[in-house]
Amino acid sequence: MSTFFIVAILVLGFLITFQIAKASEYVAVLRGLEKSRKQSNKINAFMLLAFLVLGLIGVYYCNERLRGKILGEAASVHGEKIDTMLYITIAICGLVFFITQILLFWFAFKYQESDTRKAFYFPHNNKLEVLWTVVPAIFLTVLVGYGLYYWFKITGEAPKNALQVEVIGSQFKWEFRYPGRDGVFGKKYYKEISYEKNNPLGQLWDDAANRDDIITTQEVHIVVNKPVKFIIFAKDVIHDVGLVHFRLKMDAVPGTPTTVWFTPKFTTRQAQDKWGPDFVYELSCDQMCGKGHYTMRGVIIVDTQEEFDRWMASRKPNYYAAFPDRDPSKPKIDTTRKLNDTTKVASLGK
Ligand SMILES: [Cu+2]
Repeated sequence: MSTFFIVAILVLGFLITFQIAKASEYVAVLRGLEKSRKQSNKINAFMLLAFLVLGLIGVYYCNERLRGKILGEAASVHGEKIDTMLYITIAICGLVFFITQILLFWFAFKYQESDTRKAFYFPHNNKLEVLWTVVPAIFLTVLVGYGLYYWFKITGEAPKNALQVEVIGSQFKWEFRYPGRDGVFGKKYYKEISYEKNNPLGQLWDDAANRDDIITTQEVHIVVNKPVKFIIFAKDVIHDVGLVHFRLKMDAVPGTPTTVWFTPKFTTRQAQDKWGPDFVYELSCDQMCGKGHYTMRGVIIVDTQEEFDRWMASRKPNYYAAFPDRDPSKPKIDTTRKLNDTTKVASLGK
């Protein structure tokens, strides 16, 4: 229904503009073209000035409305630098924006057509051209250089003590793998992927390094103040690991692993004290990856080292999900006995 109204309003708007244009054409013929042109010039000049004032009020209003709704403090060490970079960029661009826009609209108003004034013919000035090319070029080079420096840092080699986690995106969920006690990820092969066989990542069981690898879905735990390296994969289409609170974003590409690393600054609990009890660190898919894209939301839990160790100890390697009979912690199930028991219960019920 609302779509219908929007279309109807657009059509009406178009018709009205068309009719006004036609009517003003007739008026022009009646009044004489010259007079009418001068009048519309005046109206245009005034409207440009009004546009400037309303536009600036709009900018101020938007800023006031969105105050406090923009992401809070960065939750990773390098995130502070990204924020500083952003503020510097906004400050420079903001200053240029205000100066150029005010001049643009003010000049259009101030120097509108006048019978008492003749336009000064000013076709070219090399000095000016050089100035307005070189000055922005210097600023942009500094900004881009600053950005590249951090980009190479984030995507570059992670510190040796970094916690390693694989992040695997697929339509429409996130899966995570820890290398387990040996610190080595076992080999995997996409043709081995099978949810029926409890092998969601296609781990090759011949590789002993796979037997202690731990898999989680939709939720990943990391440690505060400890660098973490994400090794990112995709099973089907391109996804994107979007970590707004840590100021990171990296594509998950089928067939080409990508990496990022960062150091979280606050545990989830500290973040909840800061930003409210419902706060969670979110891993959102930042690439349109299909009709369930919007559901592709993972949660990152930042623990203290002790909490993390406790959590890790409670997890079982995926090897035992694939081969439950090899799980040493599980008692062997005696199927014959169970059958006898149920017969007993059944006969008691009669
Ligand atoms: Cu996705």
